[in-house]
Amino acid sequence: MQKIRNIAVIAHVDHGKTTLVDGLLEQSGTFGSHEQHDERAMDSNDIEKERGITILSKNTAITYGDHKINIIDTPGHADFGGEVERVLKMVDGVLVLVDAYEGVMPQTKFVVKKMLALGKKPIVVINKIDKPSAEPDRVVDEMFDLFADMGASDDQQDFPVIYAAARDGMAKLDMADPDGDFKCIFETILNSIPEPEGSPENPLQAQVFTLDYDNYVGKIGISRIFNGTVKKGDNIMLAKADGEMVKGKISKLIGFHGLNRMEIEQAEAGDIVAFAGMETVDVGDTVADPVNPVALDPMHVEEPTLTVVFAVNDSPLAGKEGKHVTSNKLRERLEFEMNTNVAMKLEVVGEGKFKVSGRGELQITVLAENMRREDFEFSISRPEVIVKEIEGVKCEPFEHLVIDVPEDLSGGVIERLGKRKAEMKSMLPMGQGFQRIEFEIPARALIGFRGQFLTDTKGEGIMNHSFLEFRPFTGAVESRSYGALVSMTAGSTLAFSLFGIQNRGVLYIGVQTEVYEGMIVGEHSRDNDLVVNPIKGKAQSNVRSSGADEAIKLIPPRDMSLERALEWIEDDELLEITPKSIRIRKKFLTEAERKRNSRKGK
Ligand SMILES: Nc1nc2c(ncn2[C@@H]2O[C@H](COP(=O)(O)OP(=O)(O)OP(=O)(O)O)[C@@H](O)[C@H]2O)c(=O)[nH]1
Ligand SMILES: [Mg+2]
Repeated sequence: MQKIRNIAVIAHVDHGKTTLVDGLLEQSGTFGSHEQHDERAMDSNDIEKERGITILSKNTAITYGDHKINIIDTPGHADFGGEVERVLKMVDGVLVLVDAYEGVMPQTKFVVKKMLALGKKPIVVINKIDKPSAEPDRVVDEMFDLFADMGASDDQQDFPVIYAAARDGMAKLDMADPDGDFKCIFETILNSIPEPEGSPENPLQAQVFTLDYDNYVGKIGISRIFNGTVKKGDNIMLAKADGEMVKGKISKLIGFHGLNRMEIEQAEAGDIVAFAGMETVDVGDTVADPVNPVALDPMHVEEPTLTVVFAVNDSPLAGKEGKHVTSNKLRERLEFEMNTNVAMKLEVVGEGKFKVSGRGELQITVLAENMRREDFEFSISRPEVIVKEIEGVKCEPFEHLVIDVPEDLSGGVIERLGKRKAEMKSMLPMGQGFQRIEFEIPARALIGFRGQFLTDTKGEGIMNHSFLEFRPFTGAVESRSYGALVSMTAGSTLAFSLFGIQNRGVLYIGVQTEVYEGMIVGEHSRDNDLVVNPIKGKAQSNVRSSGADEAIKLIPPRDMSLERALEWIEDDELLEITPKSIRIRKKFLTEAERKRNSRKGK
């Protein structure tokens, strides 16, 4: 039987997981010496590359001596926390990374808690020790306390520590040691992560933890084999979460090595491989022996906490920039997403209206961004948190929020958060004039908070949050304090009129931009909406006053990214998303309609 170790790399966002995996691939000799690869090679899809974050967990395998080490790189952003939880079931140990300056952050807590509860064996990697501000000793203490607080077993609490600068391929077991390479990481993995249990002689039991799709072979289930041996062409039984048994056949067996996938003939207990040939496969399904099928425990997938409505684009500019605009197309695409993305849910809520639920705004933004790249046009509504009844009590999701802010600005931020029903839990000096403050806050109150926070901290604040739990509903929270500047007419914007409007707030669009009645062109500096005319030219006169046009100095419009716009909009507003544009609009385009509806609302 092959000697195997299965590990996951887990951490808060940006603490260096994918960079560390680069180093593990590199230094195990898994990349050929002449093989070209990008930095953070495992972040393989476009959005991951552009944003420099991991969105989907991905697995790879390296060979170290006579061992195969299967490694799963996981996303650190809280919205993708559900991925991490599933992945943890598939491995026997973890590398928990933590930034040597930032220390324990919300998602560190989240992943450590899950890992400990599942009884996994941890190795703590204090990463980025090259940072001038690094305080590795403090961070080791923080990790020790965190493990103790979260109920680590004695064995887990006795974790090995590795100090690393993953980006430089450097690691060592003691800060006092001279800089070394990743050999100590490989050795620690072999020595302290247990071998996989199970036997190749037992009846087959493999559990699917991620789905993939290939145009040629269809749905692919990436799975950990817990027992037995599987060969290409084998007949198997697929044991579904609901107890149903579906006969199937392994049409292809796929193995992992470095960045490559290759067809293999056989795999056995302990390994992580991919199967093709089962169209009905879902995450959590057991691939089992056809004669003696025994299902593994179903997988717990965290409930979504946030919903938005995707709808057919019905703006006056609809259909001009995208190819796929109909309700059917939209529905097909969203259903396809749900097929592979277990963390999201879909519900049809009306003609051409689809409620999509997920774990956070970033997750929803990534889906929307992928869709616009595939030439879709659609609208999305303001995110709403999912409220549910638990034992007769109306409950809503709460988040653990950590902010790092300049000391002199912290008062204002605390006051703002108070209005949003945040409860302060701790406050610590972080050096360099910064304070770290922790809160517990309804997820609802965080929608739209980031923009405000950046303004309040002059762009210097850092905020991080992750899901805590559902708690009793807290009542109204403060929302956007500014109104919208709404266009009263359709046409192309002119500098002359924008010049007049920019004194009333902040513009979101520049000159020669197509607008329509009810489209939002900026943020009003007051709390009410203001209807404006952005296409009005200068009054015609025969006398040309030379040089007057140059006097029009426009402030560059605020760039509204998809996330920023999604956070900004209110209930009576929508985002119109096309491959070329992101427009913000009122749900009701004419002022008369808006008035009628606001009266109805009251
Ligand atoms: N100074 C320093 N920077 C590092 C080190 N390791 C990684 N980084 C940088 O940290 C940033 C984030 O690295 P990633 O490897 O993408 O982090 P990650 O944990 O995979 O991030 P997510 O997958 O989005 O959670 C990148 O800019 C890296 O270059 C290190 O040892 N020292
Ligand atoms: Mg990553």
